[in-house]
Amino acid sequence: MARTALQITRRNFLKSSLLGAAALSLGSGTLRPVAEALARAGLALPWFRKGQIKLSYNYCDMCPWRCGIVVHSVNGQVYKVDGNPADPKSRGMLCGRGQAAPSFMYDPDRLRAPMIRTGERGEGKFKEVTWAEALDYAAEKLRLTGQAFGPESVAVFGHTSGDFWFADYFAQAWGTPNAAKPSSSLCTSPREEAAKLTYGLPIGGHEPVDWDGINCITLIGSHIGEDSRNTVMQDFANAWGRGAKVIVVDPRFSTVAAKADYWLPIKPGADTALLLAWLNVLITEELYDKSFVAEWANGFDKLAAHVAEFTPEWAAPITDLSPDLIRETARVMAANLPRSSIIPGRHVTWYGNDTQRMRAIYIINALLGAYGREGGIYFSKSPYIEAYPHPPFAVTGSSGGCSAEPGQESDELPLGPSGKARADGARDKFLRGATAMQELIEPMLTGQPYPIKALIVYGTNLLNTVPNPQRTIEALKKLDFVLAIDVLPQEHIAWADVVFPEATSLERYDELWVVPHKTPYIAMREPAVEPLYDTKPGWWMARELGLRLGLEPYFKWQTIEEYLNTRLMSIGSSLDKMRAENGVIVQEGKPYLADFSDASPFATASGKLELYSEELAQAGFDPLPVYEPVDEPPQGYFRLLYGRHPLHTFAKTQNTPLLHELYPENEVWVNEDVGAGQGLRQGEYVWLENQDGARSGPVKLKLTQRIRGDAVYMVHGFGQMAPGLSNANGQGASDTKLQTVYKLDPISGGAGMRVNFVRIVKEA
Ligand SMILES: Nc1nc2c(c(=O)[nH]1)N[C@H]1C(S)=C(S)[C@@H](COP(=O)(O)OP(=O)(O)OC[C@H]3O[C@@H](n4cnc5c(=O)[nH]c(N)nc54)[C@H](O)[C@@H]3O)O[C@H]1N2
Ligand SMILES: Nc1nc2c(c(=O)[nH]1)N[C@H]1C(S)=C(S)[C@@H](COP(=O)(O)OP(=O)(O)OC[C@H]3O[C@@H](n4cnc5c(=O)[nH]c(N)nc54)[C@H](O)[C@@H]3O)O[C@H]1N2
Ligand code: SF4
Ligand SMILES: [Mo]
Repeated sequence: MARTALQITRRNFLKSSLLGAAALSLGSGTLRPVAEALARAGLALPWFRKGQIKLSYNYCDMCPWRCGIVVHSVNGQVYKVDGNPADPKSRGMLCGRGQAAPSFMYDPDRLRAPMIRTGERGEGKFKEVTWAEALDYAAEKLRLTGQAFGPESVAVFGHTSGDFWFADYFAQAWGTPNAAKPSSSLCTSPREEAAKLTYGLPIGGHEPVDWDGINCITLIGSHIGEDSRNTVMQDFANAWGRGAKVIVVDPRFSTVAAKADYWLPIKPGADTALLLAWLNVLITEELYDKSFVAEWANGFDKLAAHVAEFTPEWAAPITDLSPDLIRETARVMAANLPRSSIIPGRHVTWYGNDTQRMRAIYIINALLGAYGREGGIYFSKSPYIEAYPHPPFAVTGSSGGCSAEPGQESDELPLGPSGKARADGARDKFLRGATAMQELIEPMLTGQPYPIKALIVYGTNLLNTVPNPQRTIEALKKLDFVLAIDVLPQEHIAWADVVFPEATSLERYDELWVVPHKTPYIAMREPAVEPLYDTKPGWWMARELGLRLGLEPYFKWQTIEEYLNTRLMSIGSSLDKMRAENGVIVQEGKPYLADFSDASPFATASGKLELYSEELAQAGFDPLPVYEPVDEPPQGYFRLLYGRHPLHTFAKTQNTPLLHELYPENEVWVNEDVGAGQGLRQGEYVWLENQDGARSGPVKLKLTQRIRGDAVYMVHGFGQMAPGLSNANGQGASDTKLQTVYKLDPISGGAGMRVNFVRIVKEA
């Protein structure tokens, strides 16, 4: 049965907002009627209607989804961005954060000039210097650190869409395997490692869900709508509109739970018990895809024996869900197979046993026959394009460990020029996967397994992103050198020795955005306007630093256009050609469904879906997922849960004038009945104190029936303490500062962050 929802198209999506309506009138070139209407109303034309409109191609950097955009500017000023209709990730639409890109760019609090520290670390006292001074100084510090402790003693943290230049290219040219991205060990590592272990392919940046054909969508956590990735919301809305069944498992009645056929308000941390019970039902009631499993899966008998005891009755007291609800939802999932799957989720570093939970999810998808089939989980293909030619990197063995591509997983860890492997404890503290950012803090403090003495932080919100920020501050105090590259005076900037202010994504060229996808594609970024103030693009900084450090052979290009055109030439294109063709190259025609008549599509050692993991067994881990209870909140405490707000990204947009106006502070969600029992009042300000005595700033109470009584919830990214952020400073509470502990996932190196507890305090 189709629901009444409209198919989301560019036209009705735009019509649904005022901004969109304005975009339509402009896009269709009907300027004169607008001018006439304004004149009749006695209003002047706005400034952006009084000049030649320049359009530039870019990909949005307001969040890591990176939708293709068209930037509109007049007389050197950006006035709006639109979704690029040719771009597979935006399809001509944008989310609210994307629309705020000009507001982010024109934030008056931006970093304006290169700076060198004059006060103590953490004090935030700097002098503005020239680029030559800042670069010479930083290069000299890096050179001395490398000389004394080896190039591996420099760590590079990188995120946001320019991170390639530092966390990938510069790190590998310089020679450090200690490059890390928060999007791995603080986000996706468990799902990537579980996917490679179970079916031999990573998930990659774009979750390969065949939304067009799916008939039953199961979400574990994944709070689509609050997690406002543009195309995911479009795809979900379209599937829901077609009548696809929706099952949401979340201790909180999330936005998407309100659209669900079934909401399972699970006890936090009990998901693996639910997944095992679902497996039990699928197998004992023989509801799974038998021929698919017989042909393509290994270890079914062991799995069947393993889950025999995990009945819905067993799971009920653990999950706080009724056996009937568990049975019924398993039957709905199976009734729709193979057009039925559990969506792989994105932020999955929850409790430290996360790779096993993700394995259980993928095993269910295997039993549903969803892999490589229409309406299931497709196989992303990477676009073809050559790298810019460069000499072999100083880090040997692989990519610095933070951007490992499919098939690059090997037993050998990459090595720096002095023969040192990563210092994050890979293979020792955890089995496999990308470099774990939070584990690189430890060698800064202890010097073990070898000292990390310098840190380059590019586009990473160090003190709001990595749990246990107090430990990070202690580590920062011990370093010989800290270089921060950012656009805003975020909290960690005060701890840097040198600050490079970057031009924002609308003001610069950048590396191509090469996207494995159902329709693999390449997007470009070009500047719409000159950089504001004395800011420079990341590629320029990386090159200037490289030239000062004897890395000329890696930085042969004279201009960024030359770099980009050299790469594009390998596929018969160029920047000009891309501009003439809507700023995107879509490489059509690559198959995304498996050809099951051919060789196995599964790149595991056995060539089959590994329900039972031989690799985990050999490494001493449970070869089949096991439910491990999580610690209970102490008396009087709640488990601290967190998530997204549709109009904010992490801790980076709270200061953006437009978005600050729309949602200036976060709230703490507390169950209404529990709150009433404690004499709490709706909307009053309270403080939160965690199990180790860490305190939040004052935060507004939201008493609601939309959350269980044993947990509280808040939007991540607020509660920043950065005086230079005039809108965000001191607004709301910080989840990160209440996360004094995390639990390391021993398989993927992910940092489980939902293991902290808070109590509510009524005075400061
Ligand atoms: N607006 C916006 N959208 C974003 C981002 C952003 O910053 N802003 N960031 C993007 C990025 S990089 C990521 S990784 C994603 C993250 O978004 P998701 O991957 O959707 O994040 P999750 O952590 O899965 O989802 C948080 C949900 O999990 C629920 N939850 C908490 N504990 C449990 C539990 O024990 N079990 C279950 N079943 N549910 C639980 C919470 O109540 C909440 O509804 O969002 C992306 N989209
Ligand atoms: N407590 C807690 N921790 C989390 C999460 C959570 O929900 N709660 N989420 C986790 C997840 S899923 C992820 S993916 C990570 C995200 O981690 P981060 O990417 O570190 O998060 P942001 O707060 O967006 O930080 C981006 C930083 O880049 C800067 N920046 C913005 N644009 C540019 C630019 O053009 N150039 C440069 N050089 N800098 C720029 C911003 O000012 C900011 O300092 O956080 C993880 N950590
Ligand atoms: S989802 Fe929104 S913020 Fe993220 S890239 Fe797309 S438009 Fe930008
Ligand atoms: Mo993330």
